[in-house]
Amino acid sequence: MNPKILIIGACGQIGSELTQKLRAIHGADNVIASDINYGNLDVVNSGLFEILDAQDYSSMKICVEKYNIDTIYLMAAMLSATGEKYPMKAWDLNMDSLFNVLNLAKNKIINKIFWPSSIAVFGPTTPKENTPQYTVMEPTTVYGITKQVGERWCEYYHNKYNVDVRSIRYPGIISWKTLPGGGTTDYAVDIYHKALADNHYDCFLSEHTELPMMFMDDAIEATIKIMQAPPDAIKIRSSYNLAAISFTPEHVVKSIKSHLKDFTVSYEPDFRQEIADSWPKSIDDNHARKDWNWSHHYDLEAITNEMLTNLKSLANQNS
Ligand code: VAH
Repeated sequence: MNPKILIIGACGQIGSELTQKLRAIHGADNVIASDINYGNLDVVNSGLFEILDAQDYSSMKICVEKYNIDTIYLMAAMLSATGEKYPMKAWDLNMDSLFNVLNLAKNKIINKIFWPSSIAVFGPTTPKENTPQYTVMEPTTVYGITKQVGERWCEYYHNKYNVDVRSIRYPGIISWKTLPGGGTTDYAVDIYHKALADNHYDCFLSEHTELPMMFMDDAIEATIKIMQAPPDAIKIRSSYNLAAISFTPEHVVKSIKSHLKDFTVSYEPDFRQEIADSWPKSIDDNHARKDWNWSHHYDLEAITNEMLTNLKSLANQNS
Protein backbone atom coordinates (compact mmCIF):
# COMPACT_ATOMS: atom_id res chain seq x y z
CA MET A 1 0.00 0.00 0.00
CA ASN A 2 1.29 3.52 -0.78
CA PRO A 3 2.47 5.60 2.18
CA LYS A 4 0.84 8.99 2.80
CA ILE A 5 3.76 11.39 2.61
CA LEU A 6 4.22 14.98 3.79
CA ILE A 7 7.22 16.87 2.42
CA ILE A 8 8.18 19.87 4.55
CA GLY A 9 10.30 22.41 2.65
CA ALA A 10 8.95 21.12 -0.68
CA CYS A 11 9.82 24.35 -2.55
CA GLY A 12 13.53 24.12 -1.79
CA GLN A 13 16.35 22.87 -4.03
CA ILE A 14 16.10 19.20 -2.98
CA GLY A 15 12.51 19.31 -1.73
CA SER A 16 11.09 20.39 -5.08
CA GLU A 17 12.69 17.56 -7.04
CA LEU A 18 11.99 15.03 -4.29
CA THR A 19 8.31 16.02 -4.41
CA GLN A 20 8.06 15.32 -8.16
CA LYS A 21 9.86 11.97 -7.77
CA LEU A 22 7.72 10.83 -4.81
CA ARG A 23 4.52 11.84 -6.65
CA ALA A 24 5.66 9.75 -9.63
CA ILE A 25 6.37 6.73 -7.41
CA HIS A 26 3.45 6.84 -4.97
CA GLY A 27 0.81 8.85 -6.87
CA ALA A 28 0.15 12.57 -6.53
CA ASP A 29 -2.75 12.04 -4.11
CA ASN A 30 -0.41 10.31 -1.64
CA VAL A 31 2.16 13.12 -1.51
CA ILE A 32 1.35 16.42 0.19
CA ALA A 33 3.90 19.17 -0.45
CA SER A 34 4.27 21.99 2.07
CA ASP A 35 6.41 25.05 2.63
CA ILE A 36 6.41 28.40 4.41
CA ASN A 37 5.43 30.14 1.15
CA TYR A 38 4.53 29.43 -2.47
CA GLY A 39 8.20 29.41 -3.44
CA ASN A 40 7.98 27.00 -6.38
CA LEU A 41 4.83 27.23 -8.51
CA ASP A 42 5.57 23.97 -10.34
CA VAL A 43 5.40 22.19 -6.98
CA VAL A 44 2.38 24.19 -5.78
CA ASN A 45 0.37 23.60 -8.96
CA SER A 46 1.25 19.95 -9.62
CA GLY A 47 -0.49 18.36 -6.64
CA LEU A 48 -1.68 18.77 -3.03
CA PHE A 49 0.04 21.72 -1.32
CA GLU A 50 -0.21 23.33 2.12
CA ILE A 51 1.39 26.43 3.61
CA LEU A 52 3.10 25.11 6.76
CA ASP A 53 5.50 26.63 9.29
CA ALA A 54 7.91 23.80 10.16
CA GLN A 55 8.51 25.43 13.57
CA ASP A 56 4.82 25.17 14.56
CA TYR A 57 4.03 21.75 16.08
CA SER A 58 0.26 22.33 16.30
CA SER A 59 -0.04 23.34 12.62
CA MET A 60 2.13 20.38 11.61
CA LYS A 61 -0.05 17.98 13.66
CA ILE A 62 -3.24 19.42 12.08
CA CYS A 63 -1.81 18.92 8.58
CA VAL A 64 -0.69 15.35 9.41
CA GLU A 65 -4.15 14.47 10.77
CA LYS A 66 -5.98 16.20 7.87
CA TYR A 67 -4.23 13.95 5.33
CA ASN A 68 -3.61 10.89 7.55
CA ILE A 69 0.16 11.22 6.97
CA ASP A 70 2.43 8.34 8.00
CA THR A 71 5.77 9.49 6.54
CA ILE A 72 7.49 12.90 6.70
CA TYR A 73 10.47 14.12 4.66
CA LEU A 74 11.79 17.17 6.52
CA MET A 75 13.66 19.16 3.85
CA ALA A 76 13.34 22.64 5.38
CA ALA A 77 16.55 24.14 6.83
CA MET A 78 18.69 27.24 6.79
CA LEU A 79 21.96 26.33 5.04
CA SER A 80 25.59 27.14 5.83
CA ALA A 81 26.13 30.60 4.34
CA THR A 82 22.80 32.12 5.40
CA GLY A 83 23.12 30.45 8.79
CA GLU A 84 26.29 32.44 9.47
CA LYS A 85 24.35 35.67 8.83
CA TYR A 86 21.44 34.68 11.11
CA PRO A 87 22.85 32.15 13.64
CA MET A 88 19.92 32.04 16.07
CA LYS A 89 17.31 31.86 13.28
CA ALA A 90 19.27 28.95 11.79
CA TRP A 91 19.43 27.19 15.17
CA ASP A 92 15.72 27.76 15.87
CA LEU A 93 14.48 26.72 12.41
CA ASN A 94 16.74 23.67 12.04
CA MET A 95 16.17 22.37 15.59
CA ASP A 96 12.50 23.27 16.18
CA SER A 97 11.48 21.62 12.90
CA LEU A 98 13.42 18.43 13.71
CA PHE A 99 11.99 18.13 17.24
CA ASN A 100 8.46 18.68 15.88
CA VAL A 101 8.82 15.77 13.47
CA LEU A 102 10.62 13.49 15.95
CA ASN A 103 7.90 14.14 18.57
CA LEU A 104 5.12 13.37 16.08
CA ALA A 105 6.78 9.96 15.65
CA LYS A 106 7.45 9.52 19.39
CA ASN A 107 3.74 10.23 19.97
CA LYS A 108 2.89 7.56 17.34
CA ILE A 109 1.14 10.10 15.11
CA ILE A 110 3.48 9.28 12.19
CA ASN A 111 5.59 6.17 11.53
CA LYS A 112 8.65 7.17 9.50
CA ILE A 113 10.95 10.16 8.98
CA PHE A 114 13.62 11.24 6.51
CA TRP A 115 15.89 13.99 7.80
CA PRO A 116 18.88 15.32 5.79
CA SER A 117 22.22 15.83 7.46
CA SER A 118 25.27 17.16 5.61
CA ILE A 119 29.03 16.93 5.26
CA ALA A 120 28.85 20.21 7.17
CA VAL A 121 28.81 18.08 10.36
CA PHE A 122 32.58 17.73 9.84
CA GLY A 123 35.02 20.50 10.76
CA PRO A 124 38.65 21.59 10.30
CA THR A 125 39.94 18.85 12.68
CA THR A 126 38.22 16.06 10.70
CA PRO A 127 40.49 13.98 8.39
CA LYS A 128 39.90 15.63 4.99
CA GLU A 129 40.56 12.74 2.58
CA ASN A 130 38.09 9.85 2.41
CA THR A 131 36.45 11.05 5.62
CA PRO A 132 35.20 7.99 7.55
CA GLN A 133 31.69 7.44 8.91
CA TYR A 134 32.98 7.63 12.51
CA THR A 135 35.54 10.38 13.15
CA VAL A 136 36.25 13.72 14.82
CA MET A 137 33.37 16.14 14.24
CA GLU A 138 33.94 19.77 15.36
CA PRO A 139 31.80 21.79 12.92
CA THR A 140 32.53 25.53 12.86
CA THR A 141 29.28 26.69 11.24
CA VAL A 142 25.89 27.05 12.94
CA TYR A 143 24.43 24.90 10.16
CA GLY A 144 27.01 22.18 10.84
CA ILE A 145 26.34 22.38 14.60
CA THR A 146 22.58 21.93 14.00
CA LYS A 147 23.29 18.90 11.81
CA GLN A 148 25.68 17.35 14.34
CA VAL A 149 23.22 17.84 17.23
CA GLY A 150 20.34 16.75 15.00
CA GLU A 151 22.13 13.46 14.28
CA ARG A 152 22.55 12.85 18.02
CA TRP A 153 18.82 13.45 18.63
CA CYS A 154 17.79 11.20 15.72
CA GLU A 155 19.85 8.33 17.15
CA TYR A 156 18.51 9.05 20.68
CA TYR A 157 14.84 9.02 19.53
CA HIS A 158 15.47 5.76 17.66
CA ASN A 159 17.15 4.04 20.58
CA LYS A 160 14.86 5.45 23.31
CA TYR A 161 11.47 5.62 21.54
CA ASN A 162 12.02 3.27 18.56
CA VAL A 163 11.41 6.14 16.09
CA ASP A 164 12.11 5.00 12.50
CA VAL A 165 14.14 8.06 11.42
CA ARG A 166 16.61 7.74 8.53
CA SER A 167 19.25 10.23 7.47
CA ILE A 168 22.08 10.84 5.01
CA ARG A 169 24.90 13.41 5.06
CA TYR A 170 24.38 15.11 1.68
CA PRO A 171 27.43 16.56 -0.08
CA GLY A 172 27.00 19.63 -2.28
CA ILE A 173 24.05 19.02 -4.61
CA ILE A 174 23.97 20.18 -8.23
CA SER A 175 20.71 20.55 -10.17
CA TRP A 176 19.35 22.52 -13.09
CA LYS A 177 15.64 22.50 -12.23
CA THR A 178 15.83 24.69 -9.16
CA LEU A 179 18.31 27.22 -7.80
CA PRO A 180 19.96 26.45 -4.44
CA GLY A 181 19.62 28.94 -1.62
CA GLY A 182 22.21 30.10 0.88
CA GLY A 183 24.75 27.30 0.56
CA THR A 184 28.52 27.31 0.20
CA THR A 185 28.46 24.69 -2.56
CA ASP A 186 26.05 26.84 -4.60
CA TYR A 187 28.97 27.98 -6.79
CA ALA A 188 28.78 24.60 -8.54
CA VAL A 189 25.27 25.48 -9.77
CA ASP A 190 25.74 29.22 -10.32
CA ILE A 191 28.76 28.61 -12.59
CA TYR A 192 26.70 26.75 -15.21
CA HIS A 193 23.99 29.44 -15.28
CA LYS A 194 26.60 32.21 -15.65
CA ALA A 195 28.60 30.27 -18.26
CA LEU A 196 25.54 30.22 -20.53
CA ALA A 197 24.32 33.72 -19.65
CA ASP A 198 27.61 35.66 -19.53
CA ASN A 199 30.35 33.25 -20.72
CA HIS A 200 32.10 34.33 -17.50
CA TYR A 201 31.83 33.54 -13.77
CA ASP A 202 33.20 35.33 -10.70
CA CYS A 203 33.73 32.36 -8.37
CA PHE A 204 33.39 32.96 -4.62
CA LEU A 205 35.70 30.04 -3.81
CA SER A 206 39.37 29.66 -4.78
CA GLU A 207 40.22 27.43 -7.74
CA HIS A 208 41.74 24.63 -5.65
CA THR A 209 38.83 24.23 -3.20
CA GLU A 210 38.02 20.52 -3.42
CA LEU A 211 34.59 19.52 -2.09
CA PRO A 212 32.37 16.41 -2.18
CA MET A 213 29.57 16.90 -4.73
CA MET A 214 26.64 15.00 -6.23
CA PHE A 215 24.15 15.41 -9.06
CA MET A 216 20.56 15.86 -7.88
CA ASP A 217 19.34 12.64 -9.53
CA ASP A 218 21.87 10.65 -7.48
CA ALA A 219 20.82 12.47 -4.28
CA ILE A 220 17.15 11.76 -4.93
CA GLU A 221 17.90 8.09 -5.70
CA ALA A 222 19.82 7.76 -2.42
CA THR A 223 16.94 9.37 -0.49
CA ILE A 224 14.39 6.98 -2.01
CA LYS A 225 16.69 3.99 -1.48
CA ILE A 226 17.29 4.59 2.23
CA MET A 227 13.56 5.12 2.82
CA GLN A 228 12.58 1.96 0.93
CA ALA A 229 15.18 -0.22 2.69
CA PRO A 230 13.84 -2.66 5.33
CA PRO A 231 14.29 -1.31 8.90
CA ASP A 232 16.93 -3.91 9.83
CA ALA A 233 19.11 -2.79 6.90
CA ILE A 234 19.51 0.64 8.51
CA LYS A 235 22.39 0.01 10.88
CA ILE A 236 23.23 3.70 11.44
CA ARG A 237 20.54 5.89 12.96
CA SER A 238 22.55 9.11 13.30
CA SER A 239 23.25 9.75 9.59
CA TYR A 240 25.03 7.92 6.76
CA ASN A 241 28.02 9.34 4.89
CA LEU A 242 27.07 9.63 1.22
CA ALA A 243 29.40 10.41 -1.68
CA ALA A 244 29.61 10.51 -5.46
CA ILE A 245 32.52 12.64 -6.72
CA SER A 246 34.83 15.41 -5.48
CA PHE A 247 36.06 18.30 -7.56
CA THR A 248 37.42 21.84 -7.47
CA PRO A 249 36.15 24.98 -9.25
CA GLU A 250 39.14 24.57 -11.58
CA HIS A 251 37.89 21.10 -12.57
CA VAL A 252 34.42 22.50 -13.32
CA VAL A 253 35.85 25.33 -15.42
CA LYS A 254 37.86 22.82 -17.46
CA SER A 255 34.78 20.67 -17.95
CA ILE A 256 32.66 23.66 -19.07
CA LYS A 257 35.41 24.88 -21.42
CA SER A 258 35.27 21.54 -23.23
CA HIS A 259 31.77 22.70 -24.30
CA LEU A 260 32.18 26.54 -24.24
CA LYS A 261 35.81 27.13 -25.22
CA ASP A 262 35.74 30.90 -24.61
CA PHE A 263 34.32 30.62 -21.09
CA THR A 264 36.35 32.62 -18.54
CA VAL A 265 36.42 32.72 -14.74
CA SER A 266 37.81 34.96 -11.99
CA TYR A 267 38.40 33.72 -8.43
CA GLU A 268 37.27 36.14 -5.71
CA PRO A 269 36.97 34.13 -2.46
CA ASP A 270 34.52 35.58 0.06
CA PHE A 271 33.37 34.53 3.58
CA ARG A 272 32.27 31.19 2.19
CA GLN A 273 35.92 30.19 1.56
CA GLU A 274 36.46 29.70 5.32
CA ILE A 275 33.34 27.51 5.49
CA ALA A 276 34.47 25.40 2.52
CA ASP A 277 37.98 25.05 3.98
CA SER A 278 36.47 23.55 7.15
CA TRP A 279 34.82 20.69 5.25
CA PRO A 280 36.26 17.39 3.90
CA LYS A 281 37.62 16.99 0.39
CA SER A 282 36.24 13.47 -0.08
CA ILE A 283 33.96 11.08 1.82
CA ASP A 284 34.05 7.32 2.53
CA ASP A 285 30.47 6.09 2.15
CA ASN A 286 31.13 2.33 2.31
CA HIS A 287 28.49 1.85 5.03
CA ALA A 288 25.70 3.21 2.79
CA ARG A 289 26.95 1.11 -0.13
CA LYS A 290 27.00 -2.00 2.07
CA ASP A 291 23.87 -1.51 4.20
CA TRP A 292 21.33 -0.37 1.60
CA ASN A 293 23.07 -0.89 -1.77
CA TRP A 294 23.84 2.75 -2.58
CA SER A 295 25.85 3.59 -5.71
CA HIS A 296 26.19 6.84 -7.64
CA HIS A 297 25.89 7.26 -11.43
CA TYR A 298 26.98 10.79 -12.40
CA ASP A 299 30.60 11.93 -12.79
CA LEU A 300 31.65 15.54 -13.53
CA GLU A 301 31.46 15.18 -17.31
CA ALA A 302 27.96 13.72 -17.09
CA ILE A 303 26.92 16.55 -14.72
CA THR A 304 28.30 19.24 -17.04
CA ASN A 305 26.51 17.68 -19.99
CA GLU A 306 23.19 17.47 -18.09
CA MET A 307 23.50 21.03 -16.74
CA LEU A 308 24.42 22.75 -20.01
CA THR A 309 21.98 20.74 -22.16
CA ASN A 310 19.00 21.31 -19.86
CA LEU A 311 19.75 24.94 -19.02
CA LYS A 312 20.06 25.72 -22.75
CA SER A 313 16.75 23.98 -23.39
CA LEU A 314 15.10 25.92 -20.52
CA ALA A 315 16.45 29.21 -21.92
CA ASN A 316 15.06 28.37 -25.38
CA GLN A 317 11.63 27.55 -23.86
CA ASN A 318 11.58 30.88 -21.99
CA SER A 319 12.80 32.99 -24.92
C1 VAH B 1 25.50 24.16 1.90
N1 VAH B 1 24.46 22.95 0.05
O1 VAH B 1 26.33 24.55 1.07
C2 VAH B 1 24.66 22.93 1.51
C3 VAH B 1 25.34 21.63 1.87
C4 VAH B 1 27.47 20.34 1.97
C5 VAH B 1 26.85 21.69 1.84
O2 VAH B 1 24.90 21.15 3.09
O3 VAH B 1 25.32 24.68 2.98
